Amino acid sequence: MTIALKLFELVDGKTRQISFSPAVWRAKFALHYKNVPYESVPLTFLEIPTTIPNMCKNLTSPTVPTLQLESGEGMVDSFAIAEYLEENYPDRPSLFGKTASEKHLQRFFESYVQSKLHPAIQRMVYLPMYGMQDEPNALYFRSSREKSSGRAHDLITGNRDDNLRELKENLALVHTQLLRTGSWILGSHPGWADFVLASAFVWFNACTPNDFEEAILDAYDDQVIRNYWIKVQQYVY
Ligand SMILES: N[C@@H](CCC(=O)N[C@@H](CS)C(=O)NCC(=O)O)C(=O)O
Repeated sequence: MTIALKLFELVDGKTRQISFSPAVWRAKFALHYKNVPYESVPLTFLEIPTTIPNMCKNLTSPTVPTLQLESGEGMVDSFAIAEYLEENYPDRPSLFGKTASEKHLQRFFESYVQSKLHPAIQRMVYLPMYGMQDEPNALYFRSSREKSSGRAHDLITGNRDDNLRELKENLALVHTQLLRTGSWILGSHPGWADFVLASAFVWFNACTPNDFEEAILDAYDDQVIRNYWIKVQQYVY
């Protein structure tokens, strides 16, 4: 079987084996859920700007995930990739549901995860992510994150207890929803909202598994989030 789609992913500079980007994982979950075959192309941070512009015209800021279509053209952005898959594989399980309102609500949940969970995770994974890079990628990662956060290297991580508290507080609504459905965020089946949440978890776990365990899996005194994480694993490969 020839595989027509290529997914450009982000990997660590040291082993080139660890795919940790939450944005890339959204695209991977979408492909896996729809059972769409693809070839994975691993890139380090520094390879993104030298590779992605070759397949995308008029791109100002190259990022991954980028999905290269059969035509050779590159499609940037996890949400655009999910929409493309939804449109081109209508016979496969749906990411966004049947109505526009289901899609809008899932995007609202995406904004929640991004604004309420990502910041503390980002601070907690900063040093491990830095340690996962080879020297040139570590230098790039450090200077780009110092610039975007406005903080010096040693201060980006912030206070551990504050990070844990923030995550626990902001996970409360997620925990309640999982308790309510007894299954996925969406209910009996997963969708975009679940894959956005699961991608944040995969990112955290790939960079610092012990912190992930403490901050997410053990945040609440029951098995709700842990059982969710176990269910997510069927799409993690
Ligand atoms: N909105 C984009 C965000 C993509 C994005 O920011 N990707 C990051 C990896 S998580 C990236 O390519 N960063 C390049 C860099 O930091 O130099 C999406 O969801 O695809």
